[in-house]
Amino acid sequence: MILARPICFDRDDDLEPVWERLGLVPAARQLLLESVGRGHLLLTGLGASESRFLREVADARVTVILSDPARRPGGGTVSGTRAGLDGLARNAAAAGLAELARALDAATAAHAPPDPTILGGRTFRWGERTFVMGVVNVTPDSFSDGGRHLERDIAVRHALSLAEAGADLVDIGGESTRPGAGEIPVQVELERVLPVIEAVHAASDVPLSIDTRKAEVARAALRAGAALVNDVSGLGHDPALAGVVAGAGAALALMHIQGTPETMQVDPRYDDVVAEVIAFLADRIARAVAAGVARDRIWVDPGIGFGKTVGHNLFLLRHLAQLRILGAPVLVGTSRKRFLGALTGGKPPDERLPGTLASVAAVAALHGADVVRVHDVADVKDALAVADAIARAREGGDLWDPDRS
Ligand code: PMM
Repeated sequence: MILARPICFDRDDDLEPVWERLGLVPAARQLLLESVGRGHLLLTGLGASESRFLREVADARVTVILSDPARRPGGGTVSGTRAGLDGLARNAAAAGLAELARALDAATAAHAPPDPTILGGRTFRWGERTFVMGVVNVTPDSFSDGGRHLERDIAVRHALSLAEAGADLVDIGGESTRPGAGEIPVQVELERVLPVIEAVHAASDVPLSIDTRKAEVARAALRAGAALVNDVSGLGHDPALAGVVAGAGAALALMHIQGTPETMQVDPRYDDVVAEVIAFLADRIARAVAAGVARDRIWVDPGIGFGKTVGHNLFLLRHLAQLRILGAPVLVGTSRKRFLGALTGGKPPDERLPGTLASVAAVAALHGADVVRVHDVADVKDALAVADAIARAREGGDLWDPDRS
């Protein structure tokens, strides 16, 4: 698969205020946005015809570097102005290289927020802030003091408290997908999640998602009021799941996983973790769309901790914004995960809040995530109020006043 990933790409909302600060009129600013040097893209998966096409590019607005075909075939970088990169995509299309053209277009469009998602009557306008998905695990290991009914009541109360604390949606799951966890029967999963979804849906208008890999559980959960299916197998577990989502007109979060929860942490390996996660998610988006799921109702998630070393998780988070080439909202779950423990001297899950807040703030500040999946909603809302505000700060004094031009 041909990928063009933005390594550095100057954002319009970084550059334009600077030219506004200099007093340039809107038409001049627009011209500059097209014509000054903008981005460096990493190209991978090129075939012989794409490499030949790129070798012969003669356009002063772009610089092409191709990999050594004997050592690393199929790679390169393209640097250039916005107009130059757009022109390259058009020329590639005209030369019959549609896949390269699409990859270049996806890379230059990656800074634009995806279309809003409407979930359970609420509109998620991407790019305005980082949204929060609160986690409710209805599993015996998460609420230790036994008794189904007690578990259920605790889960309902917990979900409502997360909504109260400002969760934009609440994710309810009945099957643990922690490393080493095995599958549980559909009936057990249904008995855990359905009463909770029904009770929360009756008591609150917070949108609900169902964290499941199984079509049957998804179908019942959507009937009971859930609006999004969160599949940690990225459609790899149950072939019928996408059809269920499509039939209900629901939204679908597709997560990357290498292997299965039972074995995923045994020896995770990648040649290029970001490229492989993106290619996996692109394939799963295509499968979902083929099954009838609306393209603009699909979210993607790199699957932090799902078949990844600490180093893989960190590299994915640092380059999370590259997932934007998929043109879908990016969801990310770092909350209380093992890599945070590993980075903080072996802290157990209940001491990982500071690490969780740092990870959430980092992805928000790097414009990497649209939604964060977290256990500690109130604390994360505070961290995001600060990180999002810094990432969007515009008050640089009167000369930076956006209303002056
Ligand atoms: N992590 C867990 C469970 N479900 N879903 C998505 N989309 N992304 C995640 O990172 C994710 C998930 C495991 O975490 P938990 O056991 O603490 O809920």
